[in-house]
Amino acid sequence: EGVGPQEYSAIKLQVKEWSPKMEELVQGKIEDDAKVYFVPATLRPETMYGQTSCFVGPKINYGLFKLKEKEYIVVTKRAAWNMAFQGHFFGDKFPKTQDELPQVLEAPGSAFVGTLVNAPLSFHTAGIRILPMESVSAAKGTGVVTSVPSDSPDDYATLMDLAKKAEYYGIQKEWAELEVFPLIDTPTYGNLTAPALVKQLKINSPKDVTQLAQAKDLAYMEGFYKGTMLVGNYKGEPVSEAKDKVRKELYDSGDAFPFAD
Ligand code: A2H
Repeated sequence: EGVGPQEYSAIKLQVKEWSPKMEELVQGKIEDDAKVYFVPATLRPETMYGQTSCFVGPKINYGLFKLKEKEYIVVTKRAAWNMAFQGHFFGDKFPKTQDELPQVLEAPGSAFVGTLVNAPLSFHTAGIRILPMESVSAAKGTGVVTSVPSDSPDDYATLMDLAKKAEYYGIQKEWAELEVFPLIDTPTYGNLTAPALVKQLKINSPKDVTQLAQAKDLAYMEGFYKGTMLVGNYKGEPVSEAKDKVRKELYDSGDAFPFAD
């Protein structure tokens, strides 16, 4: 809050391999050579190097929306409606109601879990998995959250929980245990801010919401005002300067677009 512009960057994570459930559902609904993207909204584009997974709310409903010829996105209907107003759909007729959005199918987040996606800038070039996160809000952003455990305490706490209870969540443990690379150095928390704060505030699970809210504020402020980039094209630069440059790079390459909520 009050930290730089609150413009979300909508990142395009291309589907490489559907979960078995989705493989079945998309059958015959989209072209075989169509591109489909999960579109998380982030306030920290400079951390995209560290994406290790992408979260959906397991009980939230998502739509597969046709953005243009042979291109689809997975977001909440609420987000697709916002995007329509922001000029991101290129249909011949503008939707007058949410029912007129070009939705080809609808499914709960749980159906997408296990899907493999390609995350722009991520060091995990073999792809990252769609995983469940209970605390995702359907009323914010796109309902999709990309996971950066090095710098987001929420993401780190959720991944620890997923790895601990992999069977319960119906996921493979390895999906939640991708390597966490240092991205940003900070004077107070070192180069893995989120893990350091989770330890310091004795956060044991994603249910420790009070400490997580505090950790999130501390991580955000420290990263933005005192952080230095350790990776990428702006290595050595302060986060406050690198942020806009990485965001512009992502927009220019077509891997992301601005999104206002
Ligand atoms: B941030 P604000 Cl590294 N439900 O991206 C829950 N959380 C959501 C969401 C939703 N529907 N949509 C977006 N978010 C998350 C990166 C990141 C983020 C880092 C550190 C902090 C951080 C990687 N996850 O956010 O409440 C997204 O996670 C802490 C502020 O709209 C998004 O940025 O201000 C951020 O919350 C947007 O939060």
